[in-house]
Amino acid sequence: MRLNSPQINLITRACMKASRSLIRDFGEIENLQVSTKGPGDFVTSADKRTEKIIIDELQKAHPDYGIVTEETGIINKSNLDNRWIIDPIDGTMNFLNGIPQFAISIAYEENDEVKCGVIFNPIMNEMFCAEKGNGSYLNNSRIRVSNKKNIKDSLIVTGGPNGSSKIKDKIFSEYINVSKSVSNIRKLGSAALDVAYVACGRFDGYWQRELNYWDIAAGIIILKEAGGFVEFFDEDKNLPLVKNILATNANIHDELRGLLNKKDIE
Ligand code: 2AM
Ligand code: CA
Repeated sequence: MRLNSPQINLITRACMKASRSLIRDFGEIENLQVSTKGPGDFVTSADKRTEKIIIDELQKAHPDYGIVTEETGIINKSNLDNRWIIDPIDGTMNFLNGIPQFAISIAYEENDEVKCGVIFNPIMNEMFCAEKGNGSYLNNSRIRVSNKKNIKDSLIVTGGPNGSSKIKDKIFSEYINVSKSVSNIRKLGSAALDVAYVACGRFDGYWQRELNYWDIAAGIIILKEAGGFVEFFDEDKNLPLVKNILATNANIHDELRGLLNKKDIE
């Protein structure tokens, strides 16, 4: 692999270290599913454990860097020049149910721009990573988005609505609109892996509303460096960490956006 900035080395190392305990925890889930207490609390502690390993590793190298994480929140808030964005388990619901579609996601930002990122599914042993200007990789192989040109031939992935969503009807009507124009739609339950799968050409496009920034920060650079196009839409300036994302192979971007912006769903 030809990615060699200090930051990518650090995040891949932190990711590998955290994944060892995450794999062990995933192995415990089956036992817990049949216990009366259920695995809910266990997953929360697996999330926290994984996140702590990552934060400790990153802070050893750069105690002053800003950090935004799912479990701990914001650390070193004033440092916006150098910032790590961490999601210790993306696809928590899959993890909780013993489904091996989840990932650790870590991104590094400078002045609000993602410079490198890693998304690792430790069960499939698939590591997606990218660095600005140096391409995107799946394990040791360079990846690129698909070259599908027609939306009607496209396989699209989406997620949501979340259980607590107040815009479920809007999201379902978008789903209906899109499904009428594409080959098929999938819903796999990990936003980070959904974006990574567009980057390596398994899917042609992805959209999802009401995500958190840590779900997709690493995906941004992995997709861009693979030749894809990523856009945030309907942004709420008061909620900078909440994102609606449209991510595609670039060819079908405008057409897919058109399907989401139809007047009858606004
Ligand atoms: P999580 O697994 O870290 O919670 C599922 O469609 C995707 O949406 C996952 O990546 C999930 O991240 C993310 N997501 C973000 N906010 C969510 C919420 N409130 N409820 C469920 N999934 C959410
Ligand atoms: Ca997440």
